[in-house]
Amino acid sequence: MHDTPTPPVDCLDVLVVGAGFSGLYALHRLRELGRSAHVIEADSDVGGVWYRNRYPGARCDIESVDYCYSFSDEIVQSWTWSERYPSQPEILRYINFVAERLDLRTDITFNTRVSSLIFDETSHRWTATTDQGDVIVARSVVMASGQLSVPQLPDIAGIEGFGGQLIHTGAWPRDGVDLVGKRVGVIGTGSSGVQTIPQLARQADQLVVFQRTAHYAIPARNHPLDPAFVADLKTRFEEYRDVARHHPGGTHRVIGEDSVFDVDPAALTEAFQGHWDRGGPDILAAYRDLRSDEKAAEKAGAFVRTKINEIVTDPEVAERLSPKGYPFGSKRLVLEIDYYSTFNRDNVTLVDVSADPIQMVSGTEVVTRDQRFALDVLVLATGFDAMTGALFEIDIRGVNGISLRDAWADGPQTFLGIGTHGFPNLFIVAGPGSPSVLSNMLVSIEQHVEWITDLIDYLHTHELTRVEAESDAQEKWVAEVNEIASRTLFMKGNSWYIGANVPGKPRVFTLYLGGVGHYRDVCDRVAADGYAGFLLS
Ligand code: FAD
Ligand code: N01
Repeated sequence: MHDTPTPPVDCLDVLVVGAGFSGLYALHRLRELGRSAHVIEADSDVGGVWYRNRYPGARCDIESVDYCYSFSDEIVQSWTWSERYPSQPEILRYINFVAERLDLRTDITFNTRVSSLIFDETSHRWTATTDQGDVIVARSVVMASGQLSVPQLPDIAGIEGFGGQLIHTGAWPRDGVDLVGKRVGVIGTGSSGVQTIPQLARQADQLVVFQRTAHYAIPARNHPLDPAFVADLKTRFEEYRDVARHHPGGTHRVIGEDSVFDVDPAALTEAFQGHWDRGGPDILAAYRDLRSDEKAAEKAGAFVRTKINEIVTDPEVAERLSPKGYPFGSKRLVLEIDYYSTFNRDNVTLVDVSADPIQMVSGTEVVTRDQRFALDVLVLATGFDAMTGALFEIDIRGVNGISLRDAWADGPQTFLGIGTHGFPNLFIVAGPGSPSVLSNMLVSIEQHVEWITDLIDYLHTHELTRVEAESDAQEKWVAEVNEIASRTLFMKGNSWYIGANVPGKPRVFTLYLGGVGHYRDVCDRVAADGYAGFLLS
C-alpha cells in the first residue's frame, strides 16, 4: 500500500526513476510537453543527494547562484540564496520550494524502489516492477537515479557488526545524531570527510580520523551573499546562465591559457596565494597544464603542502595531512572550512591507516595493526558506488533479455552518455559518457533533461515507437571519451572517478572531459541531424 500517489495502471509515456534535481525537472518538462509521466522514488521525499547527505557540514562546492535551476524565471526571481556555497539544508529547502511551486509531488510515488526494468520487443515498451509489488508499463524510461546515490561501505572485516552507531555520510539519519560527549571515529577524508570532520570535532568528546590517503583541500571562503549582488544577478540571470551553458565546466571560472612554466616562481606563488585567499576551486583552471602535466600539477601540490605546514602546528601531523603519491587535481579537489586547523584541537587524533592499516572492527573497537580505538559512533565517509551503482541495482534487461550489467561488464558503453545500444527508449540523465559530476551538475542536468524530453517528444510527434543508440556511434563516442581522458592526469589518482573505490569494478574513466559547452554543441548537432547516431523506427 502506498501512502503517496499510486503509480498509474495505464501505459505511461514516460516513467522517471528518481526525484532528485534530475527527476523533478524531467517530470515538469514532460508535463509541459503534454506527456503522461510518473516518478518512482525510493526515499520518502524529494531531494536525492540533498535529502540523504545530511551530515554536519554538508555543502555544495559550486556557487549557489550557479547551482540552481534556470528553466523558470518565476523560480529564479522568487528564490534568494543566502550564501556563496549553499549548505545542504538550504539546498533541500530550495528543492522543496520548487517541488511545491510546480506541484510535482502529485505525480511521485515515494518509499518505492524500482527493482527491475524489462523491455518488450513486440510492444516496444518497458515494464517496471517495484519492491512494493507495482507493475508499471511505459513507452520510455528516464533514469534520474543519480551518480552518487549508492553508498559504498569499506571492505573491513566486522564493520557491519560494529557495536556502536554506524553511519554513512550518504545516509545520515533524518533526525540528526547526538554526538555530544561521544567518542567518534571517521573513516575517509574525501569531500564528505573533509566537510564533516571540523563539525564533528566541535560536537564530539573525542574524534579519531582514519585517513588512508590525504586529499588536497583548499579554503572555500564561504560567506553570506550581498543582497545587492543577488538582486542585480536576477535582473540578468538568463544572460549570466547562458555563459555557464557554453563554458567548459558549466560555471564562470576563468580558464588560464598560460603554462605554469611560463610564469616565474614568485609570480606563480603569488597567483596560487590569490586563489587560496579568494577560495573556491578555480585554482584547478588557473593554468592550462595543471590537469595534464604532472610536473605542472606538482607546483600547485607543493603550494598546498606549504599551506598545510603553516596551519597545522604539529609537524608530524602536518606531514601526514600532506598529500603525496598522486597528482594535484587527479582526485577531486576538496573545498574546506577549518579542516586543517581542526587537527590542532586536543580532542582530534589523526591515524594514518596507510602506515597502520585497519585490520578489523571488533565490538565497539576499530582495530589497526598497532592500535585499538574504542568508539561510540563510527562515521563512514567512504564514498559511493559512483555512476553505475544505482543503474546496476536495478535488473535492467533490454533487447534479447541482455542485462545492463553484462552489457557494461568492461565499463559503461553509451552514445553521448544518454542512450546505450540494446536498451531502446531508455535515457540516462548525467550518466557515464557525459560531463556529469565533473561539471556544474545543474547546468548539465538541465541540458540533458531538455535534450532527452525533446527526443521523447519527437518520437511521439513523428509517431515513432523506438529509439536506440547505434553501436558504431557508441563505439566512437566511448573511444572519444577515453581519448580525451588519456590526455589528463585522472588515471593517476586512485579515485572513484576510475572506479578504484569499489572492489572488482573495471578501472575506466567514464566522464566526458571535452567541455560542457562543446558537449552541448555536439548534442545539438545530433538532434539537428535527425538524431544521427540513434536508430529511430
Ligand atoms: P540524485 O540526487 O542522486 O537523485 C537520484 C534519486 O534517485 C535519489 O533520490 C534515489 O533515491 C533515487 N533512486 C535511485 N535508484 C532508485 C530506484 N531503483 N528506485 C527508485 N528511486 C531510485 N554536484 C555539483 O555539481 N556540485 C556540488 O557541489 C555537488 N556536491 C555534492 C555533494 C554531495 C555530498 C554529493 C553526494 C554529490 C554532490 N554533487 C554535486 C553531485 C550531485 O550528485 C548532483 O549535483 C545532483 O544532486 C544529482 O541529482 P540527480 O537528481 O541526478 O541524482
Ligand atoms: O567519497 P570519496 P566522498 N579504509 O570516494 C576512504 C561528491 N561530494 O563521499 O582516498 C580507509 O571521495 C578513501 O580513501 P582513499 C564529490 O563529487 C561533493 O568524500 O581511497 N579509508 C577516501 O578518503 C565527491 O568526489 C561534496 O585512500 C577508506 C574516502 O574514504 C564524491 O561526492 C561533498 C576505505 C572516500 O572519499 C564522493 O565524495 C561530498 C577503507 N577501507 C561529496 N574505503 C562537495 O564538497 C574508502 N576510504 C561538493
